[in-house]
Amino acid sequence: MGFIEDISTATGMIRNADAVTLVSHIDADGITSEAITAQAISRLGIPVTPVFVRQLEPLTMRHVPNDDTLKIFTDLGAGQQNLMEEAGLPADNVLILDHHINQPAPGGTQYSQVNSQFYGPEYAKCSAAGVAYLVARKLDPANADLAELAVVGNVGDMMARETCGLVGIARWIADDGVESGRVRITKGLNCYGLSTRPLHLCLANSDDPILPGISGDPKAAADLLIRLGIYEKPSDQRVWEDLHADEAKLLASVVAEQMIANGESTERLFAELYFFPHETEKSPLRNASEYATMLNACGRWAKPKIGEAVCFGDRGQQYREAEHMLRHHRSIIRELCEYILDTGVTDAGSMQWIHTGDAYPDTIVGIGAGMALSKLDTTKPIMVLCNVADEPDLVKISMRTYEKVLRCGVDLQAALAVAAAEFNGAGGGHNIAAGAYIPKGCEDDFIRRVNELIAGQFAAGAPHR
Ligand SMILES: [Mn+2]
Repeated sequence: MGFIEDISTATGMIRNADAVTLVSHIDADGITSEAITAQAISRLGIPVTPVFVRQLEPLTMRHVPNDDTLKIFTDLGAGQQNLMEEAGLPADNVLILDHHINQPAPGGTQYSQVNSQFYGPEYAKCSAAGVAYLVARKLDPANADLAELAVVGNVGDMMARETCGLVGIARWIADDGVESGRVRITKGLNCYGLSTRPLHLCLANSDDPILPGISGDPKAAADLLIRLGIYEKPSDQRVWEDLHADEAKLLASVVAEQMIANGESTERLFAELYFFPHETEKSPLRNASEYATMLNACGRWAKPKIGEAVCFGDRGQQYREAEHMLRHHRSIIRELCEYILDTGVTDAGSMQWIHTGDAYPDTIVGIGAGMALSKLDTTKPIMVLCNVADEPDLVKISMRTYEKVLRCGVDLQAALAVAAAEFNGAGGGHNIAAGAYIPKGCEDDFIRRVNELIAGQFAAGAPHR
C-alpha cells in the first residue's frame, strides 16, 4: 500500500483504541519515536503503557502482554513479525511504525505497518521517529511541536551522516519544526559538540573529516583559535554556538584552506545543523546530535525511561539523572577507547580487530571502536568482538570505518550480513557502521571470513553512484 493509505490505517487504529501498549527500542531513535507516539496518543485521552526492549526476540516478547490493548511497535517490529504471530497477536491489534527491513509473518498474518522503506527514495532516509512524527502530525497538526524529537531520532540514527544533512521527508520534518519555531537549521562545521564542547576540543575530536594538523591535537587547535582572535588564551571555553557569524566564517575558511593545502577534500567539512533555540544554552539538548547522545546514554545504561522523561519535557530531577548518565557514558567510552589503544589491535590484512571479552558492556563497544579508530590505521575498518551479558553463547561484533574507506568500495553492512548468515548469526546496520551477533566458538573463522569479504570489496573498488 501507499504512504497515504498506510498513514490513514495507522491513525484510524489509534483513534479506535481504548488503550495502547507501546513497545520500543532503547536507542535515541527508539526513545524519540516512543515519546512522539506516546504524547500524540495521550493527547487523544487514550492511556499508554510503554515497554522498552533492547531487541525484540523470543525472551523480550514476554514483556508484550497479549491483552486487548492496541500494540504499537516503534523502531522495531518490521523484522520480527514472526514473533508476533507466534505469540498469537491478532492483526487488528498490532501497528508497526518502523524503518527496518520488512519480513512478513511466515503464517501470513498481515500486520499494519508504516515503514519508510516502502515508499521510495524520498522516504528511504527517514528513521522510526520520523515515521512516528508523520503519524502524530496526521492525528493532529498541533503535534507539530514534536518535530524536534523526530529530528533528534533521525540524526541519532545517522540519517544525516552520509549526506551531511537530512534529506527527503526527514528534511521536510525539520522544516516543519522551523515553521513552528522549535528548530533552527544552519550550516556549519561537521563536528560534534557544537553546543557544549570548548571549541578547541570540538575541533581536535573531529574524525570525519580528519582536520589536518588539528584532529587529535587540542593544543594546535587552541593555538589556531588564538591566532584567529576567537580565543584569548588556551584555556578559553567558548563553544561553536557562541561564535559570531563572521568568526564562524573565518574559522571555516581557514580550516578549509588548511585541508585544501593538504590535498584533502572539503566535501565533508560542512554539514547542516539542527539547533533547538528554546533549550538552555550550552546544554546537550541544544542540538540534535548531542541530544541524541544523551538519549543513547540513558538507553545503553538501561534507563530508557529517563530519556523518555527528558523527551516529555522534564528539565528537573529526571534531566539531572540524564546528565549523570551522559557523564558516566562518556567516561566509560573514554576508558574503553584507551583499553583498545593500550591493548592494541591485530591487523588481519584488510581490517583490524580486537576482542574485549567481558571488560565492557556490549552496548557501547561500537562507539568505543569508532573513537579508537581515529587513533589507529584509518584506512582499514575496525572490528571489536565482545561477550554479551546474559547471553553466554553469543559474541557481539561491532565494526566501524570512515567515509574515505567507503569510497574504496567497502560496505560493512554487506560484509557482516553475509558472514553472520554463514555462521548462523545475524548482522546488519549501515555501510559505515554495522554489527552482528554470532555463536561463541567461531570467532577466528568469522574474522577470517569478514576480512576476506572486505578484501573482495576493496578489490572490486568504488561503488558506482
Ligand atoms: Mn531506528
